[in-house]
Amino acid sequence: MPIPNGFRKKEELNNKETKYELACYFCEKCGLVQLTVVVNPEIMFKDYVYIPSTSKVMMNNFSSLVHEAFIEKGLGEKSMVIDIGSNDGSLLTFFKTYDCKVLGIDPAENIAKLAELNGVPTETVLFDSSSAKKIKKKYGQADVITATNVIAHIDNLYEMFKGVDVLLKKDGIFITEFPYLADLVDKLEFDTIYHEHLSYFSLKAWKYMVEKCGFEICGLRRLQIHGGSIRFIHRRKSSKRNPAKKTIEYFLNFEEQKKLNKKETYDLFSQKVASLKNELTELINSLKKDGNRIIGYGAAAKGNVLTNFLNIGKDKLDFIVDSTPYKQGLFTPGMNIPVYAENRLQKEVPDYVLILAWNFANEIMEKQESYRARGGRFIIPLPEVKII
Ligand code: DWN
Repeated sequence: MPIPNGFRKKEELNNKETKYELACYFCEKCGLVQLTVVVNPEIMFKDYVYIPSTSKVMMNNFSSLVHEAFIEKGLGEKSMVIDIGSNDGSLLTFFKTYDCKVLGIDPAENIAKLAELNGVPTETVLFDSSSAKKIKKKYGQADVITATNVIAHIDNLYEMFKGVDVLLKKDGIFITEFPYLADLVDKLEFDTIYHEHLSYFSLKAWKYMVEKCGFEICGLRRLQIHGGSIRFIHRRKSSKRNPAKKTIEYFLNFEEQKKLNKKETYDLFSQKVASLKNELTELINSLKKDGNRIIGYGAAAKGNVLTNFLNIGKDKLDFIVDSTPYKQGLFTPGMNIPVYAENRLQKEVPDYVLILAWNFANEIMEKQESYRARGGRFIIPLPEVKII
């Protein structure tokens, strides 16, 4: 597969497109699921096109995280907050409402400019222990360090924890959030497996990692965001009572019951994905055969995995609409489907809209209520194929 955010310009479409193996390993010891191939992060993240601030749901999720940090730590003008993988700074803008000093760290130079415009100072580096030392010298240590939807993107997590250890104050907290493996398996979210996501964590695997790095989980909760995520609060290992002890035991039992640490679970997952692939392909082919016009909604990384995996090209989807200015006017990786602004939907009024950004299906359908009022239909690809 091509890299999931490898959008291309018209003049690049005749160039040979680099593709990489997309496959997973499963560790029968710790239960970690990880990709077989690591694509150079410089290729994927230096000039990035994804920004979280296009979604209200994402912003609400960020504000709940900041509130949780406030409860946990008490935030104010003396507090320093550092966000790893800060993108356009939208999470840190919520910490600023508590008068915190903030700093973003993100290698994407183009998007860091946007963050600076949002009043969020950003260091454009890949995060590891050496960049952490330089940042500590320049800005001091943090009371709170956050890392949302970036843990899966980091190849050497030991290095990341070393960096957090350098940058975090003695009694500081480290908050992470990423898609939860149990939800990925349960809801057949095969299209969230792509080259930007090197690791897919269960609690068992993550706890194993955290404790090897001298930290411990002192808070955790499941979230709806991105098809099901999990948020962890960490502190350095201490003899103090751990308020999350019971919750951790509950989750470990839950994962045992779900056989999340058994290889057979992933064999079954593959079979179910194969039948979903057939079902969705047949539906789209029969709708096209009946002369229907179909477009895609949300030129998401996961959408580019789905269209490449199901071989859905311009013969099936006339175009894809997306609210992200960076993606408009470009063509999707692999299948070369043109991406336009969302208002193209009102102009063209296709018969069906395949919601590739299914994790925001409700927000999108609400937004496009007028399209449905004009007889438009939505197709939701997973966890089960639905026409609404
Ligand atoms: O981990 C990652 C997650 C957090 O975000 C990254 N590796 C890459 C990215 O994955 P994705 O592209 O699959 O994420 P989203 O957030 O599901 O993408 C949604 C897409 O849909 C965006 O391109 C924006 C677009 N959108 C839209 O056009 N109109 C979204 C909404 C809510 C809308 O109303």
